[in-house]
Amino acid sequence: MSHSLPNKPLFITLEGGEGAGKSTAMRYLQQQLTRAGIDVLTTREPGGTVIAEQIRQILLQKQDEPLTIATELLLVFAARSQHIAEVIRPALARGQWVLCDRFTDATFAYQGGGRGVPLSIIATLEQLVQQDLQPDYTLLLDAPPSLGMKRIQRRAALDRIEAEQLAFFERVRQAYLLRAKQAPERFVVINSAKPLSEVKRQLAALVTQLSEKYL
Ligand code: T5A
Repeated sequence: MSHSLPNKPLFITLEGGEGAGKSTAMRYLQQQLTRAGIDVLTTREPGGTVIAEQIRQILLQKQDEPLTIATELLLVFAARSQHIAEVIRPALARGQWVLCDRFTDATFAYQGGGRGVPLSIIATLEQLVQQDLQPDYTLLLDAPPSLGMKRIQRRAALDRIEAEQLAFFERVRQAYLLRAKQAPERFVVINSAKPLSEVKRQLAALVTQLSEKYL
């Protein structure tokens, strides 16, 4: 594991397909980290600021006018730029740990793997928007897309991206797994097809490891 120094606040992102369990894992992690005495800020993408949440609406609402792939990509990064400037960097500068539900790995997975945007274009925008900012750790909640979709089926309506075909989400999953393989020092892959009790057990073990290393 990692590159970060003791006492440096960590920037941790949670990733995974639709209904993979990110939000559930994030709530649990926040609880555990707070219990360990760590000051944690939780946030999400796309979103996290007033303007970024407005951009989220455009990205997720179903509208008659289709979004082009380039518009989708640029909006995701526009929201991220606001989020980094207004929320993520200030929190880290104050010494808070940041837990973020999705970040740029989602762009590589959804716009790259899912939509077929060349990864070099995404990397260029990443550089422009993030400069030196990268997550210290990324938890990838991995489950077959069919299972994730089944878990969120109870919701009233699917958003614009959730309404994609299963093949799209299979490509997203493979893109995530490839990124995890390429950066094993940053990624922690959790099999979220397992029962919640098992996922929580793994998260609790991770919190213990991080507390020992960074506190
Ligand atoms: N997007 C985002 C891009 O295309 N590019 C980008 O760069 C970014 C940042 C955002 C959308 O935007 C796209 C991706 C997304 O389509 P979102 O709200 O972040 O949307 O993402 P969703 O995947 O839609 O979030 P969900 O809330 O649907 O899924 P979660 O958070 O993964 O799932 P969660 O925790 O709500 O769990 C779903 C259900 O499963 C249960 C939970 O209790 C809940 O009912 N559950 C389990 N049940 C059994 N066993 C387990 N282990 C379970 N874990 C959770």
